[in-house]
Amino acid sequence: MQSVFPDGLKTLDVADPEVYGLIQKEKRRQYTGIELIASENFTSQAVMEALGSCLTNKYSEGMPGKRYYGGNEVIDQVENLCRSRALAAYRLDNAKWGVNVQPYSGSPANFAVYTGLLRPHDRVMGLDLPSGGHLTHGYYTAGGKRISATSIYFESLPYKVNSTTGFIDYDKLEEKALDFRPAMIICGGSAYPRDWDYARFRAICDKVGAILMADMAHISGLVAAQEANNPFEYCDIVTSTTHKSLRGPRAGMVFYRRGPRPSKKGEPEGQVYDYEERIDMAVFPALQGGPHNHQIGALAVALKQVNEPAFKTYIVQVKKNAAACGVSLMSKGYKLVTDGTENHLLLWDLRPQGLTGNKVEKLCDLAHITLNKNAVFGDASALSPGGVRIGAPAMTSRGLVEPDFVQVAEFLHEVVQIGLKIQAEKGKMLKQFMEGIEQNQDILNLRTRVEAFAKKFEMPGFDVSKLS
Ligand code: DSN
Repeated sequence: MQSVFPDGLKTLDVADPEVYGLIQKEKRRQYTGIELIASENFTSQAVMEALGSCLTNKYSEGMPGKRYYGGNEVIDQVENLCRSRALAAYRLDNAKWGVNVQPYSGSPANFAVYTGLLRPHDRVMGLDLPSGGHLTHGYYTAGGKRISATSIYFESLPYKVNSTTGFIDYDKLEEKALDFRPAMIICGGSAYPRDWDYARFRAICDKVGAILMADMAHISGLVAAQEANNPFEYCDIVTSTTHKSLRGPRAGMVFYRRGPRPSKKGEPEGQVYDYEERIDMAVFPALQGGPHNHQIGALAVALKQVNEPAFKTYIVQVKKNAAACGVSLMSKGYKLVTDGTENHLLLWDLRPQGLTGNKVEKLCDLAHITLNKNAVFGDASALSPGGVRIGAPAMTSRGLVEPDFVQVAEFLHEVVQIGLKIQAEKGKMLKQFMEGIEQNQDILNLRTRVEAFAKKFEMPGFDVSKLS
């Protein structure tokens, strides 16, 4: 009998050689290069197996036990397991904290919080993008253009880093908050190499009556491993992505306080937090449809790994590697924002060298080192940022230790030296700089050495011996 779905049981290589071939190519690219994007990581084979499982077939709007579709008896177990592992990862008592694991990723998680807890046009404050903050914390351009939904639907005012030290200027933040009276203050960022003073944020929020939300996306692995300050001690809400230092699938989580809360002035005793219902309702039905159950299943797998002692060892190494890379770059005379790091990333200020982040990112790409250009506080143009961001999580998952990251710093130094040579020959204009760059022998030579170096290390997630 002829099948009604002839491709239904074919493997990808047979069913779609074109997409299969592209995935093979991407596997090779990941395996043979040095991956330094601070927000990326290499997740495990088990996580990928769950991601590619039948969980993707199921609709399950609503919460476990209260769904709008039948057939969710297994999905409920998956989601409940994921939620309990998420609480365990951060040592949270479920009488005091709850978690929603349905957000598709970090941006939807953040917007769900704003949707659930704020009214349209309420005021929010977040770290400015050029200071290392994230778009979803309310960014608008220097010209006043609102380019984030957070700045479109809410009134946002950024706080910034001190232009000399690169550290968050808490005094200015407090001064601004006292004038602006925000309904919410957001801490957390995408390119901030230092830890967060949550106690100070709490004190400021209490003075102005604001909710304190931490977006710990970048550092969620460090927080789980108790290798960073604990936002749960002081914040009302904590959001996160799950694929960065946490090393899971791409997804999002919102943690919220539940149970008794302190009474505000004039309120009777016995108040309780109402975040749970507001956040659950914001995720669905306000913003999302069916949860991505394959992501939730995969997140449960990743959180099991996070709850093992090996994860602590991994995160300790991430921090050591970032520090070793930073010390090595600074020993060569380079400038890092805040003169170092205490987490998983470095922000390298290239302005003293007269090279832009765009040029260094491009040269690194050609040398098969992947990182991203990044604004550095005080940049004249957002289109031509003055730095690059470097992260240690992904290569630490491949087994690199401190001397290996010193070697990575050597490669990066070489890239910059090549860039300066090209710039001296061709001038500063990007167009001229880029002309013929693909054939540059110094870069090609470096690429060969980078690839030989990268291939020495194990590759989590897939079997490199099967690469065609
Ligand atoms: N795109 C992520 C990062 O690179 O930091 C944040 O969303």
